[in-house]
Amino acid sequence: MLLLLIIPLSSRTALQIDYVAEFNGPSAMFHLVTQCDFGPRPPGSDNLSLCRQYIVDTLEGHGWDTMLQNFTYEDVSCANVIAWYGPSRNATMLLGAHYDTRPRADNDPDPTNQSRPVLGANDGASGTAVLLEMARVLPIDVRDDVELIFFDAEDSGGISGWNWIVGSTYYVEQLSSDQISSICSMILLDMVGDSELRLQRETYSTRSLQDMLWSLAADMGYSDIFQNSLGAAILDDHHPFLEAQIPALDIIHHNPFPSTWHTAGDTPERCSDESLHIVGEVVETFLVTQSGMNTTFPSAFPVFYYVLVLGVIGVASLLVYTRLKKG
Ligand code: 1BN
Ligand code: ZN
Repeated sequence: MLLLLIIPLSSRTALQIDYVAEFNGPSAMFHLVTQCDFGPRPPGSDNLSLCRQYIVDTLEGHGWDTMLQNFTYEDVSCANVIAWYGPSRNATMLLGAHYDTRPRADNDPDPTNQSRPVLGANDGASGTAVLLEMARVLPIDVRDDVELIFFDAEDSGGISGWNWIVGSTYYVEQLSSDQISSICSMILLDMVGDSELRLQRETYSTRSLQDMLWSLAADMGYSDIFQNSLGAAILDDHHPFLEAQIPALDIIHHNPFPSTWHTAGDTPERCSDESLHIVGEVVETFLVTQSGMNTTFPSAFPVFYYVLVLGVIGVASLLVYTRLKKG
């Protein structure tokens, strides 16, 4: 009798999630391996052009409209791929990943590998693979609220004078102020495929958006992967969105980065369909439950404001105190 009373009470603490996600890990893994089969995919390379065409064909095969957002950087032709569903491009939720790979494995312990390009199974292909599988499984009535963006030129920072996050910076520069104010959230997936995936909270990300996704992941039983601990601030493709006051979240394996990061070891063998599945299932559930909600995700006040307010209160109290003492 006592048990009967306790069980319903305790199960109420977890959020009720009615939606059953369709995301398929092995299908995402297929997209990851296919991208790697093109070889390393640095900006401007033929391999990247083939991969771009694969992304476009996959998206269009699932009924999405696509456009290439072409730009030139350091005399290299680059292109972001943008996908939307339905007659107009007016999504309130953006889901992004970079699809280029680093031209040098400069983090490899073996000096002979450091001048070779990275294959980018995790760093490039994993986030892209989750987006491609998402394009298949998202319910039709949710799709028009979601834009998928595949960024070029994210991962060449510090090589031959290149910056990081070039494609996402260009994407945000092209947004009108009306577009900016209609976007509720941007979620970035980067390095989500390692077989020992662990995700700490990236600290540039909008905390209220991160809280919602992290608590959803916990409610779905994934708090071992979506760890409730603070990581580091990463200059990644979500950053230009934050600078434009768009709430943004980076879901990235970091603190530390996986041991394969920017090495010759970033290969499909070190990735797993389970990791892709967990991230895909959580993000799909987030998008479905948030679709049509127009949720606002406030950014926390910077520490500076708290210090300022405390300072003003301190000075005011001192003035009152000295007056009272004199009187
Ligand atoms: C993510 C994956 N990044 C690079 N590959 C972003 C980054 C930029 C990470 C600078 C560390 C330093
Ligand atoms: Zn990288």
